[in-house]
Amino acid sequence: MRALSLVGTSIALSGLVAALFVGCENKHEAGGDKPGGPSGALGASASVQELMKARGLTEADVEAALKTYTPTGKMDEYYIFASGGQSGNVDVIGVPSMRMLKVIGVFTPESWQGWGFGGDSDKVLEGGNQGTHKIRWADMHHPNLSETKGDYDGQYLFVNDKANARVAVVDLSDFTTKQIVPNPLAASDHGGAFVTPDTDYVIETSQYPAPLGRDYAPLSQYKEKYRGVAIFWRFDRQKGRIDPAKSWAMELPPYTQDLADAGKLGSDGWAYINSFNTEMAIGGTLEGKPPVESGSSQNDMDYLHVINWKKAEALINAGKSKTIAGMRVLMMDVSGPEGALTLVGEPKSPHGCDVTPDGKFVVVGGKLDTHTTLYDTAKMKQLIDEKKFEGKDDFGVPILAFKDAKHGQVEIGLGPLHTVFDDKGGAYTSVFIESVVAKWSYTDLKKPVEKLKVQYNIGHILAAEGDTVSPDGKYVVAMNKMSMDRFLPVGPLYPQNFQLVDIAGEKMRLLADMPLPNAEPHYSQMIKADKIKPIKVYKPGTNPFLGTVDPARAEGGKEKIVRNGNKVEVYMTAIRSHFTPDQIEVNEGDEVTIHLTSMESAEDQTHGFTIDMYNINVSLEPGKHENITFKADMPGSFPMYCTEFCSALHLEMMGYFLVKPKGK
Ligand code: K7E
Ligand code: CUA
Repeated sequence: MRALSLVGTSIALSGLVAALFVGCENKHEAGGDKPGGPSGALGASASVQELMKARGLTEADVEAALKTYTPTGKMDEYYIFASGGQSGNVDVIGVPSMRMLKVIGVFTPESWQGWGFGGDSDKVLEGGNQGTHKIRWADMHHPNLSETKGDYDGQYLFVNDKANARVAVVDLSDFTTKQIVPNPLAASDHGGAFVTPDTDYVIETSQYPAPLGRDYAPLSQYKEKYRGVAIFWRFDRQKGRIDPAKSWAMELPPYTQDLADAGKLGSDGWAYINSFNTEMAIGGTLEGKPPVESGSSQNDMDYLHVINWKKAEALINAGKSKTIAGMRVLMMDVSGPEGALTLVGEPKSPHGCDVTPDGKFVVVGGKLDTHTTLYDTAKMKQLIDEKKFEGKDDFGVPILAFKDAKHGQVEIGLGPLHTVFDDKGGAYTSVFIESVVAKWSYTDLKKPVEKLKVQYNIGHILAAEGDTVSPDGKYVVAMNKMSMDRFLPVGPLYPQNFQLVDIAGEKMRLLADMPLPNAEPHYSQMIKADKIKPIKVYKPGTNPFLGTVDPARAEGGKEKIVRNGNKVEVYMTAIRSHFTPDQIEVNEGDEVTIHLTSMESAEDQTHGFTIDMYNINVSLEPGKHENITFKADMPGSFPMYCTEFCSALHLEMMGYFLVKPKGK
């Protein structure tokens, strides 16, 4: 049995294991170069072997455990910011422990944080309404950290909502969503929320074409009226908000634009978007026409969109735009001839669009092609400057010759999708159909040097700082769509599976599985933990959504109830373990605002506040201020209480909210 040969075959490992059991002082002698050395080590090894036997663990298992086990009180090395998929929220995970640290409420109400239950966060969610619809979920795909000079700076996180075409801004100083911006032009997005190297812009590109501004047009006018679009959302770092007034867009052909990435270093100023369905198939299955699935898989080549966004920005500033739904849009009849938008062929139904850390190449995967294709960013720029095109598409957009723009291709396997990078020229591509991570080199373009099986059907892949100008080369996470035989059964909807892979050594080593039970994450990013410096408590009276002390904050000793006709304003404080005031009586139909301030200043001393039956729940972290406005439309006697077990007398932290019925 492999496990029993531990000491003999893996001296270094037995040394590590023994050290764990006999304490640090024996670390060096424990395994050393003489297996079975000191008695303490031998005894420990024997018990470790028994443990391994009892739990059916191999040496590789034990090594993986030692690489990921994070004892109590020890911190992780990295944060993962993962898309929460259909949950609409962000999952924050520690690496290498793969412990879940936080769920950040973004597009979907999240009750622990009181996100969307009556407080000021409601206004942020309201900002994301589309048309007449109050949208309270999202299909989140791509979280992206803010960058400075192409490196993560740990300040902000941007995420997109594919289903409702929205982008949100999360401030990492308090891990709170500050803004949701609805895309006024498209109905769905996908290539987002990618940032330019200094986070001047957050890029959001559409997925399924539709008339810009979401007008109605019959599908028979698909080619004339339906369009793709790329929005360049201007980010104001000082304010920590996107400035829609300074943002602009580019009209794109009605191909289905997919993933996008911004150029960096030498290719700064450029953006790349892949696309599929250049056939412009629209389905019609009921009439016996082929579904989009097959209609869109006819052409051997689709188009990579090559965007000179600095040029586009200059054209916009020169007034060469058309305003649609309140947004300045650079139309194709300008962007094409001016060299701001160019196309180049890309093999069969691509997915994934990743710029290498040196900014020299764009790597595109192919769902129906076995290669990754690398495009030379400098060559493409030169060809565009020299106007060396092989033709134009139906919309007048110039096309570069594939053979001129291409740097090379690498045979990867069945269904290569996304690619991330290490610090030594290594590239790691997720291969969906084959269920492997393929490691290859983007400097020598040879076939993969290694393939690691993952369980199963890997979609995105992420690496430690893996899409910056300086990846760390430490960990990769396979984000698997399926997990058939990995976890205890939980009914027909299975968890997704994150698999942590060690890439620091010669060979890739699978270290751990983590079930994701709350939805399907698409993309994630991993950042060094020491780059994230969140506050511990709020400055007293801070409204996190204003980012300043709230003018309506309540202060100890100055709490009050102010009536003005049918308007009632309550200035209330919370401190262990009472609210002041703790009795509020209003008349049915009154409009009530509770200005509620936590008077706590100690770390991790959080209160909550709910009024029973009123769908109100806010979280009051130390120093935080919330404004809760609602109509007292239901008469009765309602307890209000603190929803966080904050002290020994937490249960006593309560009061009454009384609504006197009309006419009484
Ligand atoms: Cu799921 Cu990036 Cu939306 Cu690929 S995408 S897997
Ligand atoms: Cu405050 Cu419980």
